[in-house]
Amino acid sequence: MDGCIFCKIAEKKLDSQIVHEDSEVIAFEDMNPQAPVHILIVPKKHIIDLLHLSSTDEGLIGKIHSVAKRIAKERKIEKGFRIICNCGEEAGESVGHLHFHLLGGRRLEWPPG
Ligand code: DGP
Repeated sequence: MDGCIFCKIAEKKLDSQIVHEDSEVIAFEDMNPQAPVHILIVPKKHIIDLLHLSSTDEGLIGKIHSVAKRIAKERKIEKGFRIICNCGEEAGESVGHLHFHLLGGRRLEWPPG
């Protein structure tokens, strides 16, 4: 979608450090990392957030978690990692393109702030 940062990254119109790519999903380093490992896993299709997910796109959510699992193993953070999807402004969503944060490499507190 025009003007969407993550669409631009998926279309390679904006630079990013890509760690995984397939026909449906792209994963890249977060530009403002909150942990030693902080990767964003994003469907290439422009879906605003979970509230806008249609039943036909449900499979993407499973695929994104499989990608997260693979990256967690590659980065050796099996001891503890977290997958976060901020949905809505009050939850801290700042980019309106569905994305999942994969965080790890340090002790993660609970509950998150
Ligand atoms: P959220 O707050 O859940 O919407 O997370 C958005 C994340 O996206 C935030 O951690 C910073 C990251 N981010 C925003 N713009 C860019 C960008 O242009 N490149 C990269 N690599 N990350 C970005």
